[in-house]
Amino acid sequence: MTDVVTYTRHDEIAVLRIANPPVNALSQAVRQGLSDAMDRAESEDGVKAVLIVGDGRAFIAGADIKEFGKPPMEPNLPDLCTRIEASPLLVVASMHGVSLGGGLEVALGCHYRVAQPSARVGLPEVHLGILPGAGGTQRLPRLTGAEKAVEAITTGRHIKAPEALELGIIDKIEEGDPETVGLAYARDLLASNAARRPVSEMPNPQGIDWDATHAALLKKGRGQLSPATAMRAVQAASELPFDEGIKRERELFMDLMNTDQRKGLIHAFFNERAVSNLPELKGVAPRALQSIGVIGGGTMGAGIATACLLSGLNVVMIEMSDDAAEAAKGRIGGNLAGALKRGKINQEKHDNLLSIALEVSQNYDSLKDVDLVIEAVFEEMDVKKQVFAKLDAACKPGCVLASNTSYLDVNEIAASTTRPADVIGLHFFSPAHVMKLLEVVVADQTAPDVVATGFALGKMLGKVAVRAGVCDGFIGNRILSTYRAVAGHMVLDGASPFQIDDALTDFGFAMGPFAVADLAGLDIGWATRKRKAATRHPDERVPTYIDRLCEQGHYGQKTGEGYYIYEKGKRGGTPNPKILELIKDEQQTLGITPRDFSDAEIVRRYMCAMVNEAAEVVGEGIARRPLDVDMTLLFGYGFPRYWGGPMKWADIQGLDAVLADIERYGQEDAWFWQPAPLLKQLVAEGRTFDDLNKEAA
Ligand code: TC6
Repeated sequence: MTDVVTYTRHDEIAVLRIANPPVNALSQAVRQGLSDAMDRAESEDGVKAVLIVGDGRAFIAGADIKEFGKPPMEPNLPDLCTRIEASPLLVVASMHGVSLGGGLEVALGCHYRVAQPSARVGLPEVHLGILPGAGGTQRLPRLTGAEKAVEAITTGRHIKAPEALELGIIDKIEEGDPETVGLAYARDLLASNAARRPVSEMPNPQGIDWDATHAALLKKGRGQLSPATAMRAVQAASELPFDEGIKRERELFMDLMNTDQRKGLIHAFFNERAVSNLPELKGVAPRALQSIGVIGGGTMGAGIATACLLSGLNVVMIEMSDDAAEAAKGRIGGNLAGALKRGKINQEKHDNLLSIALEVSQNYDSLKDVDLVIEAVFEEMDVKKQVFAKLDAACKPGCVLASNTSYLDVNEIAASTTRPADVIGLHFFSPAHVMKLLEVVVADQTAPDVVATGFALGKMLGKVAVRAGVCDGFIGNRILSTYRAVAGHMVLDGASPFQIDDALTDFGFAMGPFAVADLAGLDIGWATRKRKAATRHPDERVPTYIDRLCEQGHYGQKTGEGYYIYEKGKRGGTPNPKILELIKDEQQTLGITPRDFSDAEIVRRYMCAMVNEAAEVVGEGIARRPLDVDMTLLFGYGFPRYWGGPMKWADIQGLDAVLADIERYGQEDAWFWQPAPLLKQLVAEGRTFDDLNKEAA
């Protein structure tokens, strides 16, 4: 028997304790240990029941995800669950912390389940691109009915113990040490002569409208296969005898295991965690954080203040006038009301946050005690410098001075203070209390403990923090401007903005670039184009048709008309026919004969532009690792999680094929399509972006 599973006897009950920190994942050693321990319990005289418990913070968090993609090792998990269920002994699971994926499936293989009141259970496999492949799709619906099982399996949500009891997933809730609780329950069951109760022997659940549900799941998942496929496995539970259902589950599981989506989602799972593990920060303690200053109470500042308040930090907000202060309070109040409505906070907490934890002041002296201050004022260097001069004078020594700039040079901002080592960029994404991404922008002189403090704040706020170096737009906005540009080129050459948006949402993006432009406001891009016109390279292709619409006062969603026309009260818009006329005029002026684009070509060009710029960003050290780019795009730019990020996408396509396409496109526009040196180097060396991630780990 392995030491990750220990076996002890308590009279008639054998206790199998899993101790595989941090979360008791079902590695080969654990599976073998459980199987051996079951054999031993069945072979020893006097054992009537088996109790399975987990050590540490969880019962079992699931299969060991690190083993995915490697050759399978016996015993496999489905067989283990079947083996546990088939035992002639009475088998009980006592669950605490989380029981997820294979962890819940082991519990469903037991005959009875007791859980702590704080326990959570779930089958979150779809988020890893697979389905519950150890009997979960067959056993859960036999307990809950098909509809509830489909909901639980296709959302992968964590279900709290009281709801799990109501759904029939667990049999009892009892507070106390899990082993003590489990032993008492097993003794009660033995005393009452309770029968073994294999879930597989329960009746098939009644069917639902499978085809309609399947179509709805595909639509909702924007191309993600695992939820809809998992539903088909539940259908099998309803329509087939258990053994055949298990076989069908296995086939569907293996189909998903072989998909690129599974690779992408597992890449996202591990790198979401790895992204904040920076070798340079090992052993560097962050500065203490209790109170945060926020300069400017517009949408961004109010969002940042809301995020800080919801995370238990005190906030001092600086605004310039009574009216602006009132408006800022109103915005924060609105955000907190939303949190109250969604049940994230209760009324008392809501009131305390507004009346005690938040101070809105017009006087920079109010910042004298804050530990970190985030400037979120107008995006103009002179304005930022004036603010930083005031912060330099008002804040205590050691206070971290952060700018929320999304493009400007943080080195220049830092140089305008007497303490550049304390200055950093903290680039939030709007709405800042909702969006998960935080770019931690490290300037030349930023002190390591200030960087560590940026990451510590990100963690406190529940954000995915990514280290970025200083350049125009840092990681995310710099790459965005390149793939946005190629969308513009394709419009000039004949693809309509609507076809491009549709092709990219079909690829899995939350929104296409033109719908995003309408949301952000067309006036923003218009102003940038005007600003950059004088310094633009003569070979740069910049469409101007949309400027005609701006000249008429149409700026997208906020004015009701942009690429799309927006009707009040309706979500989304309908294509604006004027746009096609304006494009035609520009094509005629430029002498372009429009051509057809397939959706596949649109996606390929867009992705190649993204990957090429991302390779520049990594090559220049603006992003330290390809995974930093992937997490930036996933958490800040609506990139489909099931592709893992643009670098993972490129690895999956083959970097040589991506480079070949970039070189081919370069024959049409050599200025735009210049292959990134890093991409060429990796292709020449036969390496991948993921190789770089591994080398940096
Ligand atoms: C499955 O079961 C399929 C079955 C069918 C088979 C036929 N494996 O998130 P944290 C690591 S699929 C390996 O920071 P938290 C994690 O990488 C699985 N490692 O902590 C991290 O390592 P690091 C279905 C795992 O308290 C450390 O544990 N299950 C696994 O915020 C701590 O994790 C899931 O999808 C794993 N299964 O959250 C559950 N789980 O310290 C996935 C975690 O080296 N896991 N690790 O970075 C979670 O949702 C969360 O990790 C949590 C704990 C809620 C368990």
